[in-house]
This record gives sequence, C-alpha cells and structure tokens, in this order.
Amino acid sequence: MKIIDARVVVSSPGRNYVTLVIETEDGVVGVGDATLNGRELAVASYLRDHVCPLLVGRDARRIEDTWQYLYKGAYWRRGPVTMTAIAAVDIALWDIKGKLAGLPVYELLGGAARDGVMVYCHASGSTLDELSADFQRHLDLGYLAIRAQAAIPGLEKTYGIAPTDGTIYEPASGNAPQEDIWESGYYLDFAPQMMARLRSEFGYEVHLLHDAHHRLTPIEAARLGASLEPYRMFWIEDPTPAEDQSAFRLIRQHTTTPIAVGEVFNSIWDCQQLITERLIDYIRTAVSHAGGITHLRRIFALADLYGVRSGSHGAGDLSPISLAAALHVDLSIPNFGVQEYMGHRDPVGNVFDVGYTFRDGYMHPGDQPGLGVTFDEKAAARYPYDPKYLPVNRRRDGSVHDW
Ligand code: KDG
Ligand code: MG
Repeated sequence: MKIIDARVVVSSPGRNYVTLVIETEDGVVGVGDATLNGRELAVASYLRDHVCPLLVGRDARRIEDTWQYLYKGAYWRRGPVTMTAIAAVDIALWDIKGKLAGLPVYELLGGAARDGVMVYCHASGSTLDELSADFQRHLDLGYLAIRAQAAIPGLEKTYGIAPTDGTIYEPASGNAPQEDIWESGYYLDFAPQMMARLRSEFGYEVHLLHDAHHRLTPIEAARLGASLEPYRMFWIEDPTPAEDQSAFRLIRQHTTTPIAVGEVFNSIWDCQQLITERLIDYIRTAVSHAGGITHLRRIFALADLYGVRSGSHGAGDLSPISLAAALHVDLSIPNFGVQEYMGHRDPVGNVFDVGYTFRDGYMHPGDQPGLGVTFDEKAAARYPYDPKYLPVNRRRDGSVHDW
C-alpha cells in the first residue's frame, strides 16, 4: 500500500490551519493536523521540504516504522516544529489504517474503554457578572466541566477572555505580537475571589478548571494552589513555565490543588520527570504537537503507571482533525481524565466536515472508518493564509514576562 502523494495545505478559515494530506496508490486519503499557532509556515516547510519527499513510495501501513524513521532519521530530535510535523504524518497514517480496516481509529486502539469523553469548555468574562452569565450559558449547554477566566482588575488585558460578540477567544493577531502588561500580585489576590463567586453561585457539582498560563514563580504558584483549595478545583493549569520541572516539587509541598501541565510539551522526555516524580495530576500533551497518536499513547501509558490522567490540549488553534484524533485516543485509554473542547466556528465547518458529536457534557468521535473528518481542499483554497502572532507579556518595568 504505497504512498503516492503527500501535500501540505495552509489555509485560514477564520484562523490558520496547516493540513497534511496523504494519498495511497489505492486512492485512500488520510489527513493530519500540522498547525503550530504563530509558527505555521515553519511546520509547512519542514513537511514540504524535508518529509513529504521521503513519504512517497513508503508503505502507508507501517505507522510505527515511519514514526521511528522520521524521529530517529532526522538526527535532530524533539522540538515543536519537528514533533508537529511527525504528528501530522502519524495522524494521517492512522486515518488511512482505519479507512483500510473499515473501522474508526479507536477500535484499532483497543476499542472504547468508556461510553463518552468528558470535555471541558471555556467560560470567561470581563467582569465577574459576565463570567457568571457565561458559566450559566455553558451549564445550560450541558457541560460538566468548565474552565473559568475573568479579566483581572487593574490589568488592561487578561489572557483567555472571549469577546462578547459570540466569536471564539483567539489571542493571535496582526503582523507583530501584541504586547500586554502582566502583574502577578493583582492576579493572586483576584483568583480566589473569582472561584469563591462561582462556587457560591453554582455549587460544587460542576468541575471547575482554571489556566494560569505559565505566569507565576514556584512560590506564587504554591500560594495560588493553597488559596484555591476551598473551591476544590478539578485542576489549575500551567502554574509556572513547565520547562522548569523541579519547580513543581516546591508547588507540591504546599498544596493539594491538582495540577495540569503539558500543552507546550512535544515528547515523552519533556513529561518524564513530572510524571515519574508524581509532580502533576493531569498531562496535557496535544496529539498534534506531541508526535501524533503513536507518541501520545506512549506518554499516556507512562502517565498511567504513576496515577497521572490525560487532559489533552484542545484549543481552537488545533484543527478539527486534531480534536478527532484526540477523541479516539481519549475513548480508548484507561487513564483518561478530561478533554479540552473550545469548539470551532464557521467558516471552519466549510473546510472540515466532522463526525464527532457532543451530548450532555460528553463527546464521541463517531463510527466512521478512520478519524471521521473530511477535509475539503477546494474549500480550503478559498481561505488564504493570514499571518498572525501570539502576544508577548511585559512587566511594568518593560521586561519580557511569560505569556
Ligand atoms: O496557541 C496558544 C493556545 O493554544 C493556548 O494559549 C491555549 O492555553 C491554552 C489552553 O489551555 O487552551
Ligand atoms: Mg492552557
């Protein structure tokens, strides 16, 4: 089953997506997501210039061999660009394998280990009243787990606040990074007030999540975790920049608030210390940034040994192909925790036709052969690439801070 073509499509149906299309001699087509927000063309070039020529003529059925060939064969290992490119190939090959077998990918991964995949959505507001209204709206939609973010008084701009015009929160913009000001002190005082308000209004039944987005020092993160303990969080996410893995030892010494980390990780080696030292509770690696289905399963298997659950990244800057691939993995692994689901708004639906469904707080990848996502290349051509950058944070003194 030879691969006869591998092509990269960069399009922007509302936001930028890089899609890899692999075609076999029998006319079976598989698709993979190669989107890396703000660095899209680097992955497109890695694939077009260095990977696609190697794929033509290879056996599409040999997924593990192709993964090892691309990872070990590059000599230069890991990193977001490399691992996103390998992920796109891997996801597309699993899609092809499912189509060849006439089975949804989750069946090839061992079958369903649960009936549905609990997802969490994003609620936000520029005031606590607005957050409350948005929280209620998501409860009414059936969500059982909700991430809450509100604008921090005293700061002009806060991460994670969606516009009120119904559009999705999308931080990337313009021809250069927008610059925001960050002040940890305001945030640390405000975060417990936000959670107190939500718990007093909505009770303790709903799972409550929050993203600190890598901004705190270890001792500040410890303070945040301790101050949120009364509100029994499902997790706090990315309290500190996660490349400093031993920082989590300090956080752990001070708080029992569960911790989720890993959306910027690309490989099992990035997570190894956090998992094996039991420094986190949820590992958030994304299927499209951490080497695809093959490698993500390896990460989750390691996590399972140490009582760490999955909580895959699922922001809107990952295409519907990523979400579908994540759902197939989520449905089949023993240590699933929760799946992020920001959703995609039109015109994304004009380009990606999806088989996954949402009902009563749970998603299901559907039972179409493969991933269950059809990518319309002609429609994608109507939405040309639109260069955008993620923002940069500065402190008041002008120094660059983690965003
Ligand atoms: O591109 C960056 C986003 O994916 C990230 O800011 C979203 O932190 C995020 C989340 O938890 O969804
Ligand atoms: Mg996050």
